[in-house]
Amino acid sequence: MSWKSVMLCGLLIASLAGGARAQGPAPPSTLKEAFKDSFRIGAALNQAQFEERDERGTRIVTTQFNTISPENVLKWESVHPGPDAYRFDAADRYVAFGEKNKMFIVGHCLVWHNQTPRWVFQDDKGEPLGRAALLERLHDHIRTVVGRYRGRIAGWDVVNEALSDDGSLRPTPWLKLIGEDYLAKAFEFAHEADPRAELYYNDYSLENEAKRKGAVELIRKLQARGIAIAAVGLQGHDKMGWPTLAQQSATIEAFSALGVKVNITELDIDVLPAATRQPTAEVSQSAQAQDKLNPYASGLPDEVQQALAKRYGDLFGVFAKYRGVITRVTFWGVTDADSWLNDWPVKGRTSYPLLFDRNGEPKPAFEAVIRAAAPKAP
Ligand code: 9MR
Repeated sequence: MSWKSVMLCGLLIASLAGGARAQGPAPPSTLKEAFKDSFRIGAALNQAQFEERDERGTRIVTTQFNTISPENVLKWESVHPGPDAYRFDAADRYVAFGEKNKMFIVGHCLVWHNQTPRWVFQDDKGEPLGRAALLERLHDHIRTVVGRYRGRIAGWDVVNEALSDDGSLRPTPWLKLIGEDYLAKAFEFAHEADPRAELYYNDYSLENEAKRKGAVELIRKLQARGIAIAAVGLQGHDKMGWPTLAQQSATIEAFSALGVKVNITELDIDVLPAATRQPTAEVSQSAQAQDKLNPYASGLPDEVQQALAKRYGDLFGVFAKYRGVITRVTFWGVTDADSWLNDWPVKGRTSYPLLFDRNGEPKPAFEAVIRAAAPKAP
């Protein structure tokens, strides 16, 4: 579908959805316009997009979105590859792109167990670092990275994926070497480096009850220490049947009850056959490539395309209902061609998780999302 047909489509939707209603204005043709009274809407960018080498991708970003997240360039291994080496060239370009386009700029992420080099947890003899030394290293990292973009990056994923599926703290090197308070320390260091930045806890599968309970407990403990968490990020690496709409609503309500906002931070919907036992976004999982796991290599059948559109519409129906709690919905990628799901957990699959197809054209799911923004007829 071309851009021209999207505009026409707006008119068509108005006449179909409007039915007997008096002819109103055509629905908006961009995501940021459609949701302007609800929440910010964004995408995670790869380097070619914020460096404007992917012209088509960049154009979609500047037309459709008002907030951006960095898919990889602000992770520890990218900005702090060696003990005395910081490298900010790519991250600087990411932030400059966001400023040029007047976008709400997100930082992702300060503390994680992935994409963090091994040296971070070791002394110069290769032995595990002690608590004090690792805290000092963490402090230096956060002060340097957050401090560099003080007043420019508006919100930070301070800690990413600290919980296991059962809701207990994940046994990462951070936990083992520092102890439970590594999370509190990370938030304190981030607040000290930029007192005005919003600070977030970000994780996947919080829609499952056990993990959600663990996250609620975690946020409560941090709040009891006086830490101001602005929002919990629900990554939203969703499947066609997971989470249910009831799980989605219950999760938003559970965090809202703690007095924090909710951001949907890494949204995509996987239509391919499951290759892991449980829905997860654990990047260390992998599965062997097989034809039956890659059924749509030559195109997405119309019925699946329509089912994806309905699923997106249903989820955005829930997001729109909680517009007072949700402040941002960010997709993890711009077009289907960019998505990490083409290579995870099986390498080389053809995945269809986003709103724009491999040619950068909006899919039926795009229209379904725009429709979900419209106030319902009484
Ligand atoms: O999309 C990212 C991909 O390019 C990287 O190879 C991967 C490696 O860890 O990380 C992906 O992003 C992840 C995000 O940072 C945290 N939540 C899960 C995301 C998908 O794996």
